[in-house]
Amino acid sequence: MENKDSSSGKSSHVTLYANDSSQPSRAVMIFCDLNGIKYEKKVINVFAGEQFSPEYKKLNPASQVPCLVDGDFVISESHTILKYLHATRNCADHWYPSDILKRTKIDEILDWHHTNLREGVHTYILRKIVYPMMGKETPEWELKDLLKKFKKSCKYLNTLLKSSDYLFGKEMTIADLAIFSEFIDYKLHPDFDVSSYPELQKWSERMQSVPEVVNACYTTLKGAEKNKLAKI
Ligand SMILES: N[C@@H](CCC(=O)N[C@@H](CS)C(=O)NCC(=O)O)C(=O)O
Repeated sequence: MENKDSSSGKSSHVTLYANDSSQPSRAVMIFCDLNGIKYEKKVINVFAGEQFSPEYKKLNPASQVPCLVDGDFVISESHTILKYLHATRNCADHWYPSDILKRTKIDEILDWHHTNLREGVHTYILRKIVYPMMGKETPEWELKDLLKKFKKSCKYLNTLLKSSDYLFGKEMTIADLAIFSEFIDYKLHPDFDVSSYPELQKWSERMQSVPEVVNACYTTLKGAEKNKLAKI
């Protein structure tokens, strides 16, 4: 698929290549559901390596989910997809405010997300639970470092949330979706202890009071019930 013209992408029908166990995929699904953006979901089973199929690689050479197709325009990277949908679907301003100061704070935490919280949760789970299933071991010091990253991230988020209901005020932004979709996976392993972060816990409960959020994170929540990764 070719990206011919940046103004020609917008179509009434978008296709989202995603996986319910993928944190970035969930953030996009929640945003679509909360904003009435209809999409066709095509599940890519990343555990079975479907992201490496020639057809999918043609679409997204980065071989990852999520990936959004809007007409003949193809986008990967969840944060970029969220901003693109916000800009092209007349979504309410609060999700990604036009005020440059507010917008920049959201960009700041989105950038922070991938090298901090995501390492602390997603990478930890990969190395602690998934890799051993494939016979790959991770040195203990590396696991400890990742867990340290999780704690440091929680501390930072807890501080941010002391003064507001959501990360940046009284209303949800795309940052809440990206961060929550990642954070909630702490429920998948008892090594993650969030008891010292009350504001973060309250925010997490607040996010979970939204049915669209719970629906998208069903895999994690169900997996957490069994205290193991749900098999997709
Ligand atoms: N920075 C990307 C991260 C995407 C990502 O890590 N996706 C994972 C699933 S959660 C994936 O596709 N993994 C398969 C692989 O890398 O082979 C985003 O925010 O969209």
